Amino acid sequence: MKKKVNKPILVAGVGISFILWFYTSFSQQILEVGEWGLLSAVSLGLGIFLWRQEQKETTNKPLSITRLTEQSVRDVILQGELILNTLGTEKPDRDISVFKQQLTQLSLGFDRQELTIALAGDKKVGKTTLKKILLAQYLSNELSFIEIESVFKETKIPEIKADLILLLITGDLTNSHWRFLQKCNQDHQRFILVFNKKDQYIPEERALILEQVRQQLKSMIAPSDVIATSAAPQALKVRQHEENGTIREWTESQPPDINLLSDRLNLVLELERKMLVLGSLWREAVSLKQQAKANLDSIRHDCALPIIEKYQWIAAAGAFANPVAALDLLAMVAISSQLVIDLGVIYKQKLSFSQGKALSVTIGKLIVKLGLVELSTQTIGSFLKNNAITYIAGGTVQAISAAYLTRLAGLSLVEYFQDQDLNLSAIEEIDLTQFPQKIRQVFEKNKRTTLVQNFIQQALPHLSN
Ligand SMILES: Nc1nc2c(ncn2[C@@H]2O[C@H](COP(=O)(O)OP(=O)(O)O)[C@@H](O)[C@H]2O)c(=O)[nH]1
Ligand SMILES: [Mg+2]
Repeated sequence: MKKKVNKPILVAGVGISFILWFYTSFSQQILEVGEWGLLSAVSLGLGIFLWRQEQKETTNKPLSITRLTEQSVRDVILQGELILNTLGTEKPDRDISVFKQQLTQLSLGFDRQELTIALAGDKKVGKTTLKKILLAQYLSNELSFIEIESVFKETKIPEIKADLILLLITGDLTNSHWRFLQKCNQDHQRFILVFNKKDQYIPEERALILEQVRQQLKSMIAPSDVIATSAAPQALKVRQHEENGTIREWTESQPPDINLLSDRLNLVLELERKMLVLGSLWREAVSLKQQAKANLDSIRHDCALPIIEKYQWIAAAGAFANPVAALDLLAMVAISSQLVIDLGVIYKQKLSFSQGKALSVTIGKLIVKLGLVELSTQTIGSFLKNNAITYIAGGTVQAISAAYLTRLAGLSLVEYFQDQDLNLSAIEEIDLTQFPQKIRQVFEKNKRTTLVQNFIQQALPHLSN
């Protein structure tokens, strides 16, 4: 099987030339600012480049209104099983029986009849009140209702175990509601928007809010899924003028007005029952698959680290012995093809030597283009100088830089391989478009002063003999 190695540099061209421009125009000033100034400049360049990529992605991406099929859910379950089996082979002593059982359980859930409906929303919007009414209306043991309070205050949106969500609002849709609903939409989580306490508005205002919310949500749900209710309308004050001239006043409580919601609910339960269950199964399957994958990733990561370390010290020794190493050479040393191939073995990405070499050259060029060679050399150089480490033999800076870059490249490769499909037969070519982003992530994680300092401390003993 032949694999084609794509060069990502062309794809990322615009962003990289921007960084290079930024770097060459400002490096003079930045160098005077100090070692971390340059670091921030490159981060900024990378940041802008990736931010622009992300912007493009979110605006182009259509909202996922595509419907789930039973097959697509079964596919996720199968992928989960594949990961579990791989896990079982690579780490036989890990107990995966609970995982397996949960996945098997999912496969039995396609015909589930019981449904859970969650009432979500901020405090005091009428969740408990509405729940009581619905409970009385749907006296079936096939339906259960749960209440979810204030899920929108938290930064991370919690998983809600429900087949259908009724999101209650009492006015305009806020940003956090919007984020929550987008997440629902991505997760195939069906929801209905309930505009409760409609009695608090005059009819014109009410119509305006409804219209606006329908407009905002039109890419996700039908207009008829945005419904105004009054779960507990305010009591009306009645005033009567008696014939004898006195005025009698009393309050009259109003019955709940949720008929439109009940009608919609009945229809959804009748027509979409299967889809509601599929949505829940899909979310559970994805979650299980991700847990299994995280397990596998951490096992492989543990195997990958010693290999990266081995090559980083080999790279250091090479650069130390060859202190005149040019930037190009540094980058080459930094990502030996053998490291690429060895890591590929751990991640079951079988690469021939020439493929490994091509990949390592590509990564090397990318590291150079991103300015990471100059960056690490300068950072490490000034650290050694500022800390009066006197035995700076000619190649010390290059050696530590080579080791540092090797580590960066190795860790980026690990992240990259982790994202690849487990199903080997499906891989036709190596797509490196995501690679610049991986390097950035790893770089961001490893650029902190203390981490670099620790690294230098670790590296020095390797150079003393
Ligand atoms: N005016 C008006 N008040 C309502 C309506 N629904 C609920 N309420 C009142 O809002 C308050 C909070 O209701 P509750 O159900 O406890 O809200 P929760 O915190 O979301 O569970 C209570 O005093 C309810 O009587 C409504 O449709 N109109
Ligand atoms: Mg409540």
